[in-house]
Amino acid sequence: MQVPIWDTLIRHANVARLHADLPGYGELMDAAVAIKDGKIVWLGVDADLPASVEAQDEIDMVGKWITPGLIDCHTHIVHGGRRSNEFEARLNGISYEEIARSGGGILSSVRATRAASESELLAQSLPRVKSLLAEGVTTLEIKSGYGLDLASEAKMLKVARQIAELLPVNVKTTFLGAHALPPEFAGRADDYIEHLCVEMLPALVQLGLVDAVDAFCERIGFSRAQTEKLFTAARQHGLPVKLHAEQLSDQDGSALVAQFQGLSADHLEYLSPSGITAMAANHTVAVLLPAAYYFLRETKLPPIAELRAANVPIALATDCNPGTAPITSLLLVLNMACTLFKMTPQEALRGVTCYGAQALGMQDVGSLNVGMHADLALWEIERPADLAYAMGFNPCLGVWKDGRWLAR
Ligand code: DI6
Ligand code: FE
Repeated sequence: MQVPIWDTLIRHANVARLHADLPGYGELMDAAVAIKDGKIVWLGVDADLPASVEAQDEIDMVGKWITPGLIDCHTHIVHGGRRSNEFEARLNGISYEEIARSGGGILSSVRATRAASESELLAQSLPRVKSLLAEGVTTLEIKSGYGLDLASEAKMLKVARQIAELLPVNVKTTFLGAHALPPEFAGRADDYIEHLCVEMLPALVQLGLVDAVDAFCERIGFSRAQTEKLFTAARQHGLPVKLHAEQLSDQDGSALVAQFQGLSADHLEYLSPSGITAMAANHTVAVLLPAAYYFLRETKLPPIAELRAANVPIALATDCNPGTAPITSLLLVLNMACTLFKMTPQEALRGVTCYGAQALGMQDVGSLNVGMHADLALWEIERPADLAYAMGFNPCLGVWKDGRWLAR
């Protein structure tokens, strides 16, 4: 019988498989993982390896831990400029909503993003992405939404696509044209939504730049009716939807995105029981963003116990953005989810692996199993809870991206 020749055989590692349908971390102690052609082809306890196996590269990882490559399923990591001036203003007593209403906030990042050339935008964004990747991230969602005109939104999304070509990371792009009302449409929000539906979205889809559609459904963003119109257009293009919902107030956006079988409702501090019911019924993931909660000094907690009770999967992400979450550490987000939201380290880690994948509609990343993509992170830790426990310490030794080893 012909012996299969694997590309890589990792031996004697502890593996946290993190399947949604396995309890806890899905741990296998003293395990082996075999990779061929960028896929996992064997995974099990090392002692159960077939007697005669061959691999081009066999490595002993005794005592180390392997998890799926981490997933950051909600970011605005491509943007121009910084907003530490507004951070300072808020500390001098001005609220985020006041800053937004007086032309700062999202619109100040729109000005900086419009002014940057594509290569400048890329150059500003790459270091942030590299910081995430250093902590074992192998899949990343990137939203537009600081361009708000066709050329600038296209520029942001092209930069997102370039990041996937330049760095070892899968990128999913999300069109967030409905992030804020651009100055050209001041006082004409309905016209802007119409413009998004008939001009911008079709043009960006044509360019192959859009994997999903998102909106900011909020008093200072767009109404439920406007969001619904955009989602209807997204559906006509066969695109999945997700929503910034219930971040600052309850607009019942979660129920709306759930009705559209949306991938996720994100933020959710002001989520109501009816929103939870709708999300549970439609398998819409709750994406929680503890760094934005922290940075805005929010005090209203998302309804974690109720989400748990309704079996709504909970994902976690950085929300990396210049206004409410200038953070490029997903490990710190794990810690914040535990300390601020009282999630368990297990829930937190599931939130950046299997449920992060679900929030992006991806089936082949986010957990470890035969047939899955060989995106793995290697850690110098004693147990998985270490990943949520330490603050500002990075125990990532490297990743296998598409089966290829990359040291950190
Ligand atoms: N919610 C947020 O937290 C970010 N966008 C959104 O809709 C903040 C965006 C910003 O302030 O630049
Ligand atoms: Fe966001």
